[in-house]
Formats: sequence, C-alpha cells, structure tokens
Amino acid sequence: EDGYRLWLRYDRITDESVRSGYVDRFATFRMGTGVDSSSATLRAAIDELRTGLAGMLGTNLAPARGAQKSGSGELTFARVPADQIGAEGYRITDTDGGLRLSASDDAGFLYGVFHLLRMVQMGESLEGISIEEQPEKAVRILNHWDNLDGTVERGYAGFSIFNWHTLPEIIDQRYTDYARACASVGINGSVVTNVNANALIFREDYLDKAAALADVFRPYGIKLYLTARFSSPMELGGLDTADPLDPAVMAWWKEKVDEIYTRIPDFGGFVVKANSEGQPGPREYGRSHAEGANMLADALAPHDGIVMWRAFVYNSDPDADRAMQAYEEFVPLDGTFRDNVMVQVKNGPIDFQPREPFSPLFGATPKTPLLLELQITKEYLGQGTHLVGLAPMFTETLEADTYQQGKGTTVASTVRGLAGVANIGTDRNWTGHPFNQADWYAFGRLAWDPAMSAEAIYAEWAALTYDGEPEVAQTIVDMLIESREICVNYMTPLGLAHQMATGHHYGPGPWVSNLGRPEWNPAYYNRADSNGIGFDRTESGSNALAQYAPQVQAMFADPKTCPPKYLLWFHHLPWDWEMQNGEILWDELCRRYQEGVEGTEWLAARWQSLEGKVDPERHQQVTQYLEVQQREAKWWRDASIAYFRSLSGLPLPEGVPEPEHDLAYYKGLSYPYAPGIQPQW
Ligand code: BDP
Repeated sequence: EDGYRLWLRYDRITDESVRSGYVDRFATFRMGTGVDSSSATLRAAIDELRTGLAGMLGTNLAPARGAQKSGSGELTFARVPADQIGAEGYRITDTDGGLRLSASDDAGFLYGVFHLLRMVQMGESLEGISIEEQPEKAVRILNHWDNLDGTVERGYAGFSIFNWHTLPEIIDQRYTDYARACASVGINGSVVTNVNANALIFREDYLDKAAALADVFRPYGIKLYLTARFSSPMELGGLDTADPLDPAVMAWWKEKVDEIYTRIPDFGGFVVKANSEGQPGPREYGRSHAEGANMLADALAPHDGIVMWRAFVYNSDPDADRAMQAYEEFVPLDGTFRDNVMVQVKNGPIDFQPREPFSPLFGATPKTPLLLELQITKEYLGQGTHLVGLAPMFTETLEADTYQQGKGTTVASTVRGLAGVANIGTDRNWTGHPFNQADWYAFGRLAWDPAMSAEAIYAEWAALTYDGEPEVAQTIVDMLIESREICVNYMTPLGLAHQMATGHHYGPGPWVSNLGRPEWNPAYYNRADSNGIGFDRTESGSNALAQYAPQVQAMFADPKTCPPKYLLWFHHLPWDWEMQNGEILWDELCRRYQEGVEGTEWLAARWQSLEGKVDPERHQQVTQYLEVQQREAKWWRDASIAYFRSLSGLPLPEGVPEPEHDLAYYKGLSYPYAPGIQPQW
C-alpha cells in the first residue's frame, strides 16, 4: 500500500452481502437521448466507473443492448436542460427503473460518477436515493508553485510532477491520475507554473508542452492556466518596456494570448504576482494594479479567459503594518477592474500562518470578484514532516463573518472561488507525509461546498484511504481535527505569527531582526521586549483593526474580551497581563507551548493504538513522521520559551519544563537540513 492510488483505491469489497448488493445495481449502463457518449469526458467517466466497479465488485459494467430496459440493475445517464440542473451539477435518483444520473453537461456526469463511486467505496446504500449537487463556487483551482526546472517552491513532496523536459512527447500516466484525483473532488482548474513566474513558458516550444498537459486535463473538466510574468514582453518579446499602457506592449500580449488559444482552445487564463518580492509589475511604470490587470484582461476577454491578480503585494513604505498593505492597495481600486479580473486574496492579511484572522479585504470590494487563496503545502506548519490537518483552518476562514453586508456575510459568501497552493510532487504517494493527501482532498471538497464541516470531509477521506473498522477512520479523523490547534500551540500560540526562521521558514526564529525589510523579521511580528509582547493593531497602534467592519472591530478591540487565539495579533500586552482565565499572560503563553508538545504525544499515542489495524507500510511511515514532529515541537517550545524568557525575566510556570538548551544554542542552529537551502558547513 504505497499511497499512489490516493483515495481512489477501489479494492474489492470484502463483505459479500454488501458486495452482491451493489453487483445487482450495476449490471448495465445506458445513454439516454442527448447524451454524447463519444465525448472525451463521458468516456473518461465511463472508464472510471468501469475501473472502479471492476475493482470493488469484480464485475464488468456492460453497455445496455436493445431498447428493453434491464430494470433495477441498469444505470441510466440522462441529459436535462440547464435550467433544471446548472453547470457541472448532477442529480442521482433511484427508481424502479434503476439508478439515474442526470446532468446538463459532461462535467456533471463526470462528477456524478465520482459521487456514485464514493458511495460504493464507503459502503453507503443506494436504495431510494435522491441526491442533487451543484458546485457552490465556479472557480476551484490548484496553484502549482512549480518551476520549469522541475523544482517546486515550498514543495515538500519531491519534484514537480510536470516534466517540462520530456513534454510534449512523453505523457506520463501521472498526468492522468492527477487529473482523475482532482476531478474526483471537484477541482476544475490547474495553474501549472509558479507565481514567481518565468517568461519562458510563453515560448512556442513550452506552449506546446503546456498544450499537451491541457489535452490530458480536458476530459476531466480541468482547465489549464499559466502564470504571467509581467515583464515577458521585454524578456521574450525584446521590447524595452512592459508598461501596460504602451501600445506595443498591449499588442504583444494580445498576439501572445491569441497564439496560446490556437494551441489550447479552452485555456483558462493567467495568474499574476506583480510588484511583490521582486516580481515585476505595473507600479514600475507608475501604473496601478488595475491598469496592469486590465491590459491582460483585454487580451484574454475575446477568448473568455480570466486574470487572477494576486493581492499579495508590498507597500513602498517599509514601516507600514504588513497586515494592512493588501487592503490599502486594493480597496481604492474597487470598481476599476475589468469584468474578467478576479483579485486573489490569501486567507489572512499576512502570509499563510498557522493562525491568522481573515483578511479584511473579504467583502470590502463589492464591485470586484475575489478568490480565496489557501496554502495546501505547509510552508509554515511543519512542511513535509508534521501531521497537521488543514481543513479546520480552511473552514475557520470560510466561516468567519466579515459583517460587510450585515451579519452572516461569511468569507465564503464573498468569494467567487478558491485557489489552493498545491502540495503535490513526485513522491510515490504524491504528498510525502501520507496524511497530507487529506489536505488536497479537503481543499477540493470545500471549493465545491464551503459549508462542509472539516469532520465530514475527513470522515470521507479516512474511510476512502484506510481500510478497517469504523474505529480506524474515527481515530484518523480525531487526529486530523486536533492537529491544527496542536501545531498552533507549539509554534505560534495566542495570536503570534511569523516566528519562523529566515528564508526557509522551518523551525523557530523569534529573535530574528536583521532582515532587509522590517516586515520580514519575526521580532517585528512579536514585538517582544522586557515590557511585554504582541502587535498593537488597535487605535493606539497601527490601527489595522479599522480595516474590519465595526462588529468585527468590537470583537477584537478590547484585550479583555478579544478571543485568546487572536490576542497578540491585535494587542501588545505586559507579561503579567491577566488573561480571561485568570492566568498571567506569561504563564499562559508557556503553558500553550507545553500543550502543543503534549498534543504531539497524544497524536503519537492515537496512532500507536492503530498498530495492526491499518496496513503496516503506512503505519510505519506515519510513526516515523510523528517521532520527528514530537522532537520538533519540543524544539519550538524550548527555543521560543528560552528567547521570550530572556526578555520577560519571569520563572517558568508549573508543568513547563526547563528548555533543553540555552538560548545561544537555538540561535546558533544552522538548519543544515531545512528544505530549500543548500547544506553548508
Ligand atoms: C510566501 C512564500 C513565497 C511565495 C510567496 C507568494 O514564502 O515562496 O512566493 O508567499 O505567495 O509565503 O507569492
């Protein structure tokens, strides 16, 4: 059991009575009128169904012959008008005449087939079912931070699955299996290149390679997108400017876009990171982000392509509160973007931290469609080695109430779609840590239906991915659900953020204060000194709080009532500040680190209880990872406490052990094995 099959394992059902029940339901399939069974998507759906049922039932689902229906063992595909079932949606019903899968387009049939297969995998009854599903969001897209040289920025599961060297001739089976996995959870777009973009992708030979990928994805309802480096007209086109208002620049992009569409007729569009972390952009020419985005949007509009313009930008004033910059830049631009531009906003105002409040941009640009960007790869949450389920973090953001259009204006309701930074690589099991598959799964399910609970999603994933008694799945669900808070506690409790060491963001570095821009430094975020700790974002500080709706401000403004999980995000407080539970801040902070460490021990014990109940290969793998996580949680606790104690001067509260080493030791660690940096002596 090497994990390659992800949640699409299709092993034979061992309970004979359950298996034979399904066998009776899936004897034949029939295409109703108007269903084009020769379409590539229909063929992919039928192939998947036959493969899945052959595996689970050991039978061969055959096409029906003749006009005579074969009764309850027949599955009928029925096309219905779009006013009955909308785009990509489907209905599954069970009547006397057997199961009926209805949709108004091919993608709907594909998603319906995956739904049926999931039900069989999970042993659910099909008797009398009546299910109707419609994706809640139109844009459900993975962002691969994959470079053309095969490396993956912030990737912890090997190299890029897209092999630009051997494309377009060599079509790896992985491309198809990737598309199958994405489609099975409703993902309908893939950005195959890094946001830190390379203009080379627009050269003819690379476009042929991209077109070959698009051909594999198309039957699975997945559109291909590319990242657009803003200076491409200079680097590739030989122009001396990339000014978005320059006619030669506009003409270059228009021609390039037309050329892309001759190769990829259903090309999705561009993602752009501009004027951020060294990436070129319109600001270099005194133009706004809207002027930059609109120029690309005009080139794409005749082909129905879209621009996803990222809000992760930097302000020219290095002293500005980092948490305020995206809002300050984009709110004034509301109403000036073309219709086919969406602004892509990270879940929190800073950068994919273990916990951040939601970005104040959500709901604040009523005339500009937004996308929610989530990071599935765990850059700041233990990277490749820690078991941390992200669904509770994703749902925390989706459910957060912005109050922008009154009570109930959840973040989910303010966005047109979800973009997830992928955690996929060439590792045999795709994601490195076996449990990281669950985050890919959860992202897709939430993009389809943001109202799903983290528990329900993980219950599906666990049941599909591991065999065994219900107790196995329940234990896995519990571990995934609890793990996020455990990680928050050992890394950045009580609203702290960005305490990771320089560059690679692996391991603790709360003392770091020597980096080029103030807002790259952990010390900038914790603001700890002998008086206290935390970032004052209230009126007496940066007043970032004022970017939120008044009701949200009221929740966070007073440190006495601010939820502890956001306390130090919004407030700078003395070490002996009395918390809502009566503890002083220092004691509570230390206890949280300790709880995080104890949480990793709990995770290991839960997993240990499954020995012999899950397959030995993955059991052993996860056990090894959990050992690393336990060790590194202690490192986080000890390094953080050693540093903060050097400022607070207070004794450790009862139950919190003395750090294993002194502060100098933790400061001196050179991270020889941190991903993304060259080992050095
Ligand atoms: C940061 C990453 C960096 C990305 C950047 C982004 O450290 O590698 O390029 O986000 O989102 O979190 O553009």
